[in-house]
Amino acid sequence: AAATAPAATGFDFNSYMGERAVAVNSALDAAVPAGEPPAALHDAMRYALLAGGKRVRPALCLAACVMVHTMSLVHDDLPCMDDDDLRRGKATCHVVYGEPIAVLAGDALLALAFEHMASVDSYPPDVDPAKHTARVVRAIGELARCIGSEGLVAGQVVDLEMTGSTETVPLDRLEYIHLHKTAALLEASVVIGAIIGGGSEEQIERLRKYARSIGLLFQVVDDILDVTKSSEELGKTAGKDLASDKTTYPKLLGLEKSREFAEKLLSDAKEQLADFDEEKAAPLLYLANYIAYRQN
Ligand code: GRG
Repeated sequence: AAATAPAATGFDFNSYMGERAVAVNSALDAAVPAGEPPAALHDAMRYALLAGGKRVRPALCLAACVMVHTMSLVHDDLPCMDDDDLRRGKATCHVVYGEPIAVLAGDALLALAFEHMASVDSYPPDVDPAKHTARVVRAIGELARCIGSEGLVAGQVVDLEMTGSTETVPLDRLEYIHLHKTAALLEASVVIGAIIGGGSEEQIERLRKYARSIGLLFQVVDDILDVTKSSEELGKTAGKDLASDKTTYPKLLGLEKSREFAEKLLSDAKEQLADFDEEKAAPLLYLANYIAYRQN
């Protein structure tokens, strides 16, 4: 696949992702104490956090965003939301620990993400502490905005409003949901990385656009895979999402136009990387390809 093809930079995407996954997993392991009281709460937090996953977002940025992503999944799976019993091939947090602990584990992960970002332990030795503090404060505000009523939560509310409705969700509403539910946290990951790394305003905004494009791309590809995978599996011409109630891009645009839209989002994302140093931008380029060409 294009995501793993060798490039002129010699960048080894699989090793990069593997190393990031190991580093992120060990940081998460250390961040939540095992067995400390209240044991059920900490066990539930660790269970949700350390279950695996592709770790695309952490590779994009930092442990704080993993915690927010994980807590959003824990809350998304609750009976009052999507009501899912399985996540990453395992029983969901509320199935194992009960609803009250799962709600609280999600809340605690959200709080821990901010605590982590504000922690003095994470100060880099090679940056003026005052400068770093200002960047951290800005990054904390960025993360909060991407989560709250302009971000994840807004996307979830509009998604819930659409759930159960017999009407087809219009394209602009579908895009609103995905830009908020899915792209917002990718935006936070990338933009926070740019802020903490000392990017210029122009670089930060370019990377914000890149992240919004790959966020939407993630969802368009998800919808396409839902159709193509299930038609392969069932040996049918139409996949499950063309038949289900859920509004998807293939349903609104058709498969061909959805693929064209995905291509356009991928090229929009890559365009935003054009002015960056090729070697430094390689991980972001490969992550965009990975999202575009993934098979699951
Ligand atoms: C933030 C307070 C607060 C509440 C959360 C429930 C909710 C509000 C928002 C839902 C957000 C949500 C679950 C969006 C879906 C994002 C998505 C595409 C998840 C799947 O990501 P993958 O495939 O998962 O990268 P892995 O398992 O690989 O990490």
